[in-house]
Amino acid sequence: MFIEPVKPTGHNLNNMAYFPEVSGPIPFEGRGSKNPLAFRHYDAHKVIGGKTMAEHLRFAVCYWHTFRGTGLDPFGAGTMMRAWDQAADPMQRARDTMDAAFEFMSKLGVNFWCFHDHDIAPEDSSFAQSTKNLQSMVEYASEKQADTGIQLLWGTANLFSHPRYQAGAATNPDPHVFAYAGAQVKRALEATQELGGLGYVFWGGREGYDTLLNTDLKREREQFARLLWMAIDHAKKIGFKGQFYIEPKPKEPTTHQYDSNAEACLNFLREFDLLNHLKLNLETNHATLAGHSMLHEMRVARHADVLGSVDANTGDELIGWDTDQFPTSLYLTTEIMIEVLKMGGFTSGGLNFDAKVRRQSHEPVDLFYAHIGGMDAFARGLEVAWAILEDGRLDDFVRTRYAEWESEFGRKIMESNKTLDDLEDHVLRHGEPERKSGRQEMLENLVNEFIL
Ligand code: XLS
Ligand code: NI
Ligand code: NI
Repeated sequence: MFIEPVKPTGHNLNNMAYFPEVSGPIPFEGRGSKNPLAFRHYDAHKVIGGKTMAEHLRFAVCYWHTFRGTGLDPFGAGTMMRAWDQAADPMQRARDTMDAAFEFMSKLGVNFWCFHDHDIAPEDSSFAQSTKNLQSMVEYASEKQADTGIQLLWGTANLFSHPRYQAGAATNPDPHVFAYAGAQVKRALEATQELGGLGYVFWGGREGYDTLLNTDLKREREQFARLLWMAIDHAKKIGFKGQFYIEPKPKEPTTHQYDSNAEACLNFLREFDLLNHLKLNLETNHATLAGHSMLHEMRVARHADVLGSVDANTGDELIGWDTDQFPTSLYLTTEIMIEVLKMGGFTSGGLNFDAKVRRQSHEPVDLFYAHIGGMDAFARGLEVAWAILEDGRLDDFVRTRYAEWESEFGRKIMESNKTLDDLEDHVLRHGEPERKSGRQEMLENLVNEFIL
């Protein structure tokens, strides 16, 4: 797989005007700092277990929420003050937005970004013109990347916003719409390749159904697999070596999304022989919507060797939709980093802040506070996770809990050397099993011992 080391970035901070409050780069000032525009925990160069924090965490800024988000909600208009979104000409707006994006990422000190095709280039009156817009913005982005050293973590196509996709993209009842989606994937994949992208994501925006009354579920899943195979074939054709990901989400915008959670995605990938070609891009708020913890989703993916990348955000426990907030909980970041460390670290993936500032946080500087908080929470989570694993008591407890399965009797069961007759015989000879405490509270205290 395509693995790029994280390079120290020689960020060029000249001619940067959209974030005058921050002269940048955001400094690391340590725990005691009262400066809201400084890191308390994220020290990019600090080494933990042979790797720097920057190498472990591989932070990415997402283009859509951070630079294109308006603050619009179902009850009211956008609220965001965005000087880069003012020009009358859509292509000028696109270039201004990209100037703002690279200024922001440079000042923040992240090494990666992620985008959808129509985040960076406006969709136009024809597919051919939209493609021209995309090509022009890819050239612009390419210069910005060269200037700053910032790399593309992954690219993707927006196959859910335009009305043509109201009944899905790959899973649409009309092959003409499927063709449109395929053409968009082709161009987005080529854009990703041109920018040296390390990955390409499929989030099934409207690949699901609103009602089964009008839906051929079997056919739609097959169509979805077909598009993935066509993308894999095209990647081979053009020599794209990046990692493909599928991003689970159970609902929203549709009532039921086919990639509903990690286990459903695994089943889908196995069913259509795609397991060697895609990994999972897991998002915390999607796990929550699926009724799972992020830890559960990550553990499932890790065990199947498909833990690829993370969309780092969080939901609001009191609101039942994808609020995509910035992650600040140390329990959450610790759990995520335990799984990342246990898989041996990210290779192609990273932590992409697929998160948006709240509607009332409308000033550009709020974007800095949000990302600084998320990065600090993950840096501390990394330290805590590392310490818990180094300490070893948690893993020891689990190992000891299952130790009997390593006895001759346990092994023979699992090696298919025992029958139900043997089990009955065992019970008749040994009687009632001894019960052992699961020690949940003790283990919760153990985790807190490292967080506090
Ligand atoms: C939406 C998804 C989306 C993907 C990229 O809920 O999280 O932002 O990450 O298409
Ligand atoms: Ni999401
Ligand atoms: Ni996402």
